[in-house]
Amino acid sequence: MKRTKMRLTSAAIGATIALSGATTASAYSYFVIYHGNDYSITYGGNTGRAAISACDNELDGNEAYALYVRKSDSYNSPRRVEDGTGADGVCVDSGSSDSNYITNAKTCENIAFYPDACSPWRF
Ligand SMILES: [Ca+2]
Ligand SMILES: [Ca+2]
Repeated sequence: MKRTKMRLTSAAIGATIALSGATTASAYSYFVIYHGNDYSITYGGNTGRAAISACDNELDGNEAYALYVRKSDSYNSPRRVEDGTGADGVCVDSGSSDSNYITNAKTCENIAFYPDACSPWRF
């Protein structure tokens, strides 16, 4: 009987640790931003936002790109990473920095002779 009780206790401790781990991780977490079928996804580091990958997923001749802002950046001058290889199933990655993580980003489509179309900013 004593053994069973101990097992339950360690299970309870495990659950508590798992919960607090989840709480810590939720301060920052990766995000996926869709614009039509094109998308950008952040990944890497403790934040899940060390880098961003732009993925063109529409066979329309319009390249997809991500605009993104890092912690140290001015909001008005976002960086850009473009998937210049078209909808070939291969995404293009930005550089990676976990300390200077990505605070917000959006996915855009480069449309010739027209203003580019973008998703809303995602934070
Ligand atoms: Ca496209
Ligand atoms: Ca591509």
